Formats: sequence, structure tokens, C-alpha cells
Amino acid sequence: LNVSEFPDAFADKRAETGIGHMDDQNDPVDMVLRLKDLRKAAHNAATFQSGAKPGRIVIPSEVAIRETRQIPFEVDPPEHKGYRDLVDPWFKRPLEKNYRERLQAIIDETIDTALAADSVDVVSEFALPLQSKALTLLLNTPMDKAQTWIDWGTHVFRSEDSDLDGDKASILYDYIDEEIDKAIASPGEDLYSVLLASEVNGKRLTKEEVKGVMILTFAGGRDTVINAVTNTIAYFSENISDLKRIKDEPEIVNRAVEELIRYFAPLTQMGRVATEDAVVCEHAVKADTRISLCWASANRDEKTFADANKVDFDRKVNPHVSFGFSHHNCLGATHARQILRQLVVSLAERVESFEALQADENIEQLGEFSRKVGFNSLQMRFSAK
Ligand code: HEM
Ligand code: EMZ
Repeated sequence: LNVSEFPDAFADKRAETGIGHMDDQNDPVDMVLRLKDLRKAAHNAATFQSGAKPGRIVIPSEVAIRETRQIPFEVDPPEHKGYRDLVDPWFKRPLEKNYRERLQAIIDETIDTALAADSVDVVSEFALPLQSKALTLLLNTPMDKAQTWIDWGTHVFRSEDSDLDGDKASILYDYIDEEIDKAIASPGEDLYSVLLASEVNGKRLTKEEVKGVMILTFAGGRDTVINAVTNTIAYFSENISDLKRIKDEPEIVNRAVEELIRYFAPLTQMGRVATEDAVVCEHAVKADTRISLCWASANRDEKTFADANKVDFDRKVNPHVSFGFSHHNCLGATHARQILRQLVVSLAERVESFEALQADENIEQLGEFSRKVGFNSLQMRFSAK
């Protein structure tokens, strides 16, 4: 088994033309593959908008299964700022001591379970429960809510047999509607209640807007975190000396986590819709067609990242775009980073080795490209120190 390698699917096209192409539900996508072009396009929200029809900037497009606009993700500047300023402080809470302590308890318990078992599926028995339990901290809801979310599986809009699962989406929408109604009936200290009591530009958020923030919080932070956690364990299983190094030099953990996130790029790409005829990397883009910002490709751009296919914890400059770039950079990054940092340190302290027993890779088919983004399942034996 080789589980620790995540090849660069875009190298040739990035060098040749800088633009890839894929078809998606009769709404094709021109993929921006070079870091410099990606940054320029991400900055230019007037020409490359996020606030198109809800679901359209996601690839695969969710237009067929979603009407609610995700906030602040599908809102452009200048309106974006009001929403972003509202939620920013809430999403910084993972830096607080109390939050970190409660997160540590969740991580400890997850590692205990893995060490006690003969083997575990890292996706469904490690990363998924860890992500779901950690999300109760971010939402400030009771821990017992996590079981419901675990039962939904790894993606709220996708299932093993379908990239767009409308039935699954309805379960999420109905759940959020119910939780919003409960928060209206008896407000608490949770994210639903806080949003319901908030104003943006002097106006109370509507129920639909609150729903838009909550859908995004459930969807955006799910398979991304699950892939990041699973891939981290896959990486260390075949590079155990790197984990031993963290034990000896825990001060490098932040750099190590950034490098792992660069390498994995858990979200491959995100779309934008051209508001006018435009040019990207000498390529004509017609008004009302889609481009994508391909984070995964830009992270391997040799012009910025020497030896880009190598995981190097000593990489000094690491301007990766795994968490996006410009206005819409990831709101959940503080939470995701905190999970990964504490997880890596804890694994370094407690785990002697990992043995991969069986792997089913999750390969995305993106037109001319296929990219390994993570695993559908990964059976592993954890051995204690
Ligand atoms: C935005 C990646 C975890 C919530 C983004 C963007 C990327 C990204 C690339 C930019 C999208 C764009 O420009 O259109 C990731 C990765 C994660 C992760 C790789 C894990 C390793 C999370 C978590 C949450 C979250 C845990 C919350 C629970 C969001 C939100 C936005 C966002 C709300 C939109 C921000 C805005 O529009 O201003 N994420 N994400 N993400 N992410 Fe994450
Ligand atoms: C959307 C997206 C957010 C989308 C920043 O990314 O994540 C995807 O996994 C979801 O399917 O709806 O939330």
C-alpha cells in the first residue's frame, strides 16, 4: 500500500497553458491553475463573482439541490463585509483556552478509541466523529448533537453513488429549520441564537440568512476537515520519522500543519462566475461562464514552491491557498488549524506507529484530470508508545 502520496494532477496543463477545462452539468468550467493568475482572479470580485445563483460557484454545481444562499460565501463585496464582520469574532473562538481544552478532551478520546481497537477505519471511525464532536464547540451546542451529524456520513450533499444527493440535502435543510425554530422559541448561547439576535447594516438577519450561514458551516467544514485529518494520519503512517520529529520539536507544529494542508489541499477548487467578458492567463472568458480557482494546482506551482511535491516541514515561505485567498478566505481556518495542531502533537506523544491495512482512495474526476483528494475508507492499526 502507498497511502501517503497525493500526486499533482495538474502539472502538465499548468506548465503548458495554465488553464484546465472540465464539463459539469452543461455549465463548463475553465480552471485557473497558476498561483499568480489565481490570486489576481480571486481579488477581482467585480469581474469574477461569488454572488451568482446559489450553488453555481460550487463544483459540482449545487443549483439543482439548493436555493438558499450560503453566507458569507455566496455574497460579493461590498455586502460581503457586513456579514463577514458579524461572524469573524465567533469563528476566532478556537483560540480561547477553554475551547482548546475541550477540543483536547475530544482528541484524547478519539485517540483512546483507536488505540483500544485492533484497527479502525480512519474516515468513519476517527475523522468523522472527531469533526462532528469538534463542531459542537464551534456551534456552542451540546455534545450529544454530534451523533446525529455522524449518522449523516462524510458529505452533506454527496454520497458514494451520487455527487449531488437531494435527499441528503433535504435532511440537512430540515434539521437546520428545526434548530432555528427551537432557538427562536428558547434562545441560548449557540450560533443559531447569536445569529438570530444579530443585525447587519442595521437590519436583523432573516431566518433564511441564518439558514444560509448554518448550511455553510455544516457543509464547508465537513469533508475538508475529514480529509485533512485522514490524510495527515496516512502521511505519518509512511513517514513516522516526521512524527517523531514533532515529538522532539513541538515548536515546529504550526509550520508542519501548514505544509500538510498545502500538500493535501482538501478543497480542490472553487468556482466564480464572470460578470463580463474577461481574460485570464491569456485565455478569453465569456460573460456568464464559470472559472475555477484551483487551490490544489496553485499549491504545487513550482514558481513559488521549490520541490512542490515534497512535504517539507522546514519550508520557510509557504503562501499556500488551501484556505482560499482574498475576501472569502476560510472562516473556519482557525478551527481547522486548531484541530490539526492539537491532533498532530497528541499523535506524536502517544502513537508509536500506524499500519495501513486497506485503503479505498477518493479520486475526483475533473474532466481531463483525476485527483486523489482523500479516502472513502482507510483501515489502520494504531500502536501505542
Ligand atoms: C471558505 C477551505 C474548513 C467554513 C473557504 C475557502 C476555502 C476553504 C478554499 C475559500 C472559498 C472561496 O474563495 O470561494 C477549507 C479547508 C478546510 C476548511 C481546506 C479544512 C482543512 C472549514 C471549517 C469551516 C469552514 C471547519 C466552518 C465550520 C468556511 C466558510 C467560508 C470558507 C464560512 C467562506 C468565507 C467567506 O465567504 O467569507 N474554505 N475550509 N471551513 N470556509 Fe473553509
Ligand atoms: C459549500 C462549500 C464551501 C458547498 C468553502 O466551501 O463546501 C462544499 O463542500 C459544499 O458542498 O455547499 O458549502
